[in-house]
Amino acid sequence: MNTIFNCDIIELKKINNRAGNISVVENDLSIPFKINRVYYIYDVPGGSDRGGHAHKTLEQYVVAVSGAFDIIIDDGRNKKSIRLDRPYIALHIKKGIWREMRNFTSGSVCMVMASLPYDKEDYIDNYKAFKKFKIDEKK
Ligand code: T46
Repeated sequence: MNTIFNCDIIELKKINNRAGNISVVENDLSIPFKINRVYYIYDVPGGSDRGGHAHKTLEQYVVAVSGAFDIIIDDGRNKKSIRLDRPYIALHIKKGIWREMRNFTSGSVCMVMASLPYDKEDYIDNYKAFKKFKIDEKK
């Protein structure tokens, strides 16, 4: 069963260059699953919150490729807030973890590399249902 303590933060490969840096993510090398979908969130109005759900099977890495924001991860017992503010730092959010995103800086871009295609059925968007999911997971 996943907890917030096995949602690791990794440092992506960074190629430094005077003309600008490059960070790289490669299937099977940098991350432990095959990327099936990449999406990014941008033009987030000040004061907006996003997330507010968990996924039954999806896992993903989240990167602040520009600007910064907070991600609150919650496993039903413990929660913590992580500030993502570097384009070479990625947070692994495993399946069965509730997430909320807040405090986006102006112009920030959140890029997500996901293990699966979009599937509405994979969402748990009610916190009470999430708590039940975590109890059932233990059985
Ligand atoms: C997560 C955070 C970081 C699609 O049609 N395809 C997609 O791939 C995605 C991600 C979304 N959508 C549609 C579904 C909704 O009508 O876009 C709308 C907003 O999606 P969602 O509520 O999932 O957006 P966020 O920003 O609250 O959450 C997303 C991810 O779902 C979530 O896993 O960790 O970004």
